[in-house]
Amino acid sequence: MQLHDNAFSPYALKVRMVLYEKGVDFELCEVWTDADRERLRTLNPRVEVPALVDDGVAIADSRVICEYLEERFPEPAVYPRDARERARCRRLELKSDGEIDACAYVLGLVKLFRPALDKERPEIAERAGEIASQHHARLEQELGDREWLCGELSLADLALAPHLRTLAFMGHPPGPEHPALAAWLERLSARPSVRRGIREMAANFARASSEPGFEAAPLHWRDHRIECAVRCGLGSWLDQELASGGAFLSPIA
Ligand SMILES: N[C@@H](CCC(=O)N[C@@H](CS)C(=O)NCC(=O)O)C(=O)O
Repeated sequence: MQLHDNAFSPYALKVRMVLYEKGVDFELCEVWTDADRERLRTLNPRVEVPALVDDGVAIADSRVICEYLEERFPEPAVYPRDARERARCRRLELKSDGEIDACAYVLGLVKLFRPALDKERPEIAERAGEIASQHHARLEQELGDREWLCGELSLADLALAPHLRTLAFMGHPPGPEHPALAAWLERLSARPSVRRGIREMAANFARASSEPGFEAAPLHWRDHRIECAVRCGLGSWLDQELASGGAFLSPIA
C-alpha cells in the first residue's frame, strides 16, 4: 500500500494519523517535484494529495480513503459504532475539512505564504481570527463534557487536529472561554499518532518554506477556501491572483 501525499496538507495528515492509529504498514511517496505531481495526476486527476494505492488500485480524496481504510482494516475503528454518532462524526469531519480548513488556509495565506499582504491589509487576519473564535465556540459546545467529540476517539477528532494545531500556531489557540476544547486539544496532541503527524507536518513545512520562491509559489484555491477568502474581503484580490497565475483552481476531472 502506497500513500502519495505531503504531510504539509491537513488531509494527508488525517490519513497518515488514521494509518498510524490502525497500525497499518504503508510506503510513503511524498509529492515535492513536478515529476511527483505528474505521477499524482495518473492517480488523482484533480492532482490533489492524498492518494492511496492499494494493490494497484488508486483511491483519492481523504474522506473516501479513510472510509476505505475503515472497511479494509476495521480494528481499531475510527468511526463510532452507533449510527447516529457515526453521522455526527461525518458531519464534524465535513466541518473540519470544509469551514475550519478554510479559516486556517486564509490565516496561513497572510501569515506564511503572502506576508506582504498582511502588512498591507491587516484586517484580513483580524477577520479570519474572529472566524476562528466562532469555530472554537461551536466546537466547545459540540464537545460538552465528553473526552472525545463522539465518545471514543474518532475521525472527527483526528480530522480536526491538523487545523486546530495550525490555528494555534498562527496565534489562535482555543481561548480561556473554551476550556474544554483547550484540554481536548492537549489530550489529542499527546496521542502518539497525532504527535508523529504534527512532527511530520512541521518538518515538511520547514523544508517547503526554505525553498527559494516559497512566498511566490502559486496557491491552490477551491470550495470553502474561496468562500472564506471572500468573507475576509479577498474576493477581488483572488480574482487578480487567478489572472496573474498566483492562484490556481483544481482541474475539472
Ligand atoms: N477533498 C480533498 C482535498 C485535497 C486537497 O485540497 N489537497 C491539497 C493540499 S491541502 C492539494 O493537493 N492541492 C494541490 C496543490 O497544492 O498543488 C481531500 O480531502 O483529499
